[in-house]
Amino acid sequence: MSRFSQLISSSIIVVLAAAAFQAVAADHTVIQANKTFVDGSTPQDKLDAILKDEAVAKAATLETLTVKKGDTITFKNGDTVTHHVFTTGFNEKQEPGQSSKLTFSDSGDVIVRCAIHPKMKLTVKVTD
Ligand SMILES: [Cu+2]
Repeated sequence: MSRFSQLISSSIIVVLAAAAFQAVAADHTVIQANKTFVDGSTPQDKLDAILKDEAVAKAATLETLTVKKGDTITFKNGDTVTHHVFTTGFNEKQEPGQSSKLTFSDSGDVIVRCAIHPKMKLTVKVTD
């Protein structure tokens, strides 16, 4: 293989690797518990405490979540009551146990709320 074709091959590999890296989008989970949004990685024992105690729920409330453009958030109703999660272009009434996915295609701040519980508000910061 000539030096020139070696250079071309390695350039192609770099470009392909960069494209593959960009295509990797993360999946996040946000759980509704005791009429608040909480981090989806919250362990079950803490979720159980949140579900039982409004003060614990308030302390655990997720107000801001930073994601990258192209990432997806799964909103899961882990509560005992119905929630209705919405933002521009997304409108999902969820019974307990149901979940819905939302992919963030544009950078900027996105406010997610619940139509039933006005205090539920999550700001999703979508970065490039
Ligand atoms: Cu709600």
